[in-house]
Amino acid sequence: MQKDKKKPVAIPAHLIVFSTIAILVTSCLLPSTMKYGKPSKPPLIKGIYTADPSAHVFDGKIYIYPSHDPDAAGVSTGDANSYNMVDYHVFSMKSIDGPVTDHGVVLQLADIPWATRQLWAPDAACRNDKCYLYFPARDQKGVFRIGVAVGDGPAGPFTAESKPIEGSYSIDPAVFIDDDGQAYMYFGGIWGGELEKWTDGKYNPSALEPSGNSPSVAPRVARLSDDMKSFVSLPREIEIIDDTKQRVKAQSGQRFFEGAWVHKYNDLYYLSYSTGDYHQIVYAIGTSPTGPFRYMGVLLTPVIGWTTHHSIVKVEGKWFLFYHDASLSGGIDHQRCVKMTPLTYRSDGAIEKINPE
Ligand code: FUB
Repeated sequence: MQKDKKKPVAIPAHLIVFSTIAILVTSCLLPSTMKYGKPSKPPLIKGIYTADPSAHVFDGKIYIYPSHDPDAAGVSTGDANSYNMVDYHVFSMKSIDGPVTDHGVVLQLADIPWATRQLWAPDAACRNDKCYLYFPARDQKGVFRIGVAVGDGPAGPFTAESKPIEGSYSIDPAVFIDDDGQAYMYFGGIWGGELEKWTDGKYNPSALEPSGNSPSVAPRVARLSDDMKSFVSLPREIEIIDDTKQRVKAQSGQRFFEGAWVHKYNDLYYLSYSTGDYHQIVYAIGTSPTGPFRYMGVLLTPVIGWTTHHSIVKVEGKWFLFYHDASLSGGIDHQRCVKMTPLTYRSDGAIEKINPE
């Protein structure tokens, strides 16, 4: 999540005048679809602004669980109060190229007893004839925690538990159920998502992201209970290892920022995540759901807008990447839209790099 880390840069006045004229001339000459980079393919969801799509196949249908970005353009970006979302919608598709159905509001801030603001990136899982919506929000002390809400089916509605999941913190939960039935939650995000403030599971509000060659902060993983509502192991920091067999360094475009997602392909576990201010989705591969994971490379190159956030899902034998950009709002960072594109594996298990359309 974009935050207050950008340093002001002094630009000479003559350059400002020159570049303003250049931008005005260029934007008049370009067709409107090209004003924010190259032409962009239409979003899957157009009626409201959506982001952070977690896609799954439940009961033979594709379900998308996104964040719902604010409709008002005036919300500020660049600080911890931005991205002030207040509810979730669920969407479904009967086939990958079929129309998208909006199932409406399935959970709202006002109905979550412990949460005060910022309903950020959610995920969902179904088992035991119930479905579970996992979501981050700030609690009464203003600290991000992760909650769960229970519904009778994948389209909700969902009823929130009275407290956040004990032992949870930070943002961006993603749940993966392995073939043996064990469910895992991956979570975390630095800067606005506060993960660097949680060393050794304790909250230190003044802790900063490590720098230079220090190991970067990495996402957490915890096993979920059979009823899917609590952790049965303490959250553990995942090891992401680079080519030198060391943990990925803090000052590196490989470092974890937010939006972890795990899927399994050919008996290997793929951990993918956003690199935040490097604007790429990258991935790493491991032989266990809890890691370590070896860094492999870039999966998605930068999109229109500051953030992107993704999920990977298999639909009828083919693999797809769901992600977001800010093309629907013409580049406003906190008014994003969900997109989808096929994903291809090479014979060695590597994923072909995707350049977003
Ligand atoms: O949508 C709010 C936050 O922005 C998410 O939790 C992050 O992953 C980033 O996309």
